[in-house]
Amino acid sequence: MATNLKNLSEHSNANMVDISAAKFGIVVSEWNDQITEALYSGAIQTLIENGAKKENIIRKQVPGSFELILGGQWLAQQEEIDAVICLGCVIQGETRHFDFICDAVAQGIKDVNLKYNKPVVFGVLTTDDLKQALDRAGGKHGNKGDEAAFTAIKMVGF
Ligand code: DLZ
Repeated sequence: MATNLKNLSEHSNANMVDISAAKFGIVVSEWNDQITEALYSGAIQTLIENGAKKENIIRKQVPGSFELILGGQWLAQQEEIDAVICLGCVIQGETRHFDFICDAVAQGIKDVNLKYNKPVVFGVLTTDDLKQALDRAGGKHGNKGDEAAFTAIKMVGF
């Protein structure tokens, strides 16, 4: 898995499952949209490169990462969707908002996984600053949107 030196974006397509009939939902947070759009590009590219059909991928927007929980749930409850990817970026500010949002989103997305018994991937960057986020959204630490998509693919093939 990802570390400072290694990331899933570098993994090959080997051993991936047949996802040509799989349906994916992607929820994208509008907060820090420069980052979340880059995560989305990485995720969609990875899904398509690994065999997903464009028409089998549904994209939805939510205002901020906090809303990824409910947005993710609305997609997860659709029976035909095999996996959901939640993409967001929470950047540490001067308030405690960061901790509250990160904790809530992580717990909330975990709960949706278990409630709907299907993969709901936590593709949320939680960084100290914008630079760290850029480094993980197509920069020197890869693209965590790719990683989220690989995770969804692997879980679909579980
Ligand atoms: C309020 C807020 C703050 C301060 N920071 C972020 C952030 O860095 N990333 C993010 O995705 N969302 C942030 N939000 C918005 C919350 O996620 C949420 O949309 C609002 O609190 C309304 O519920």
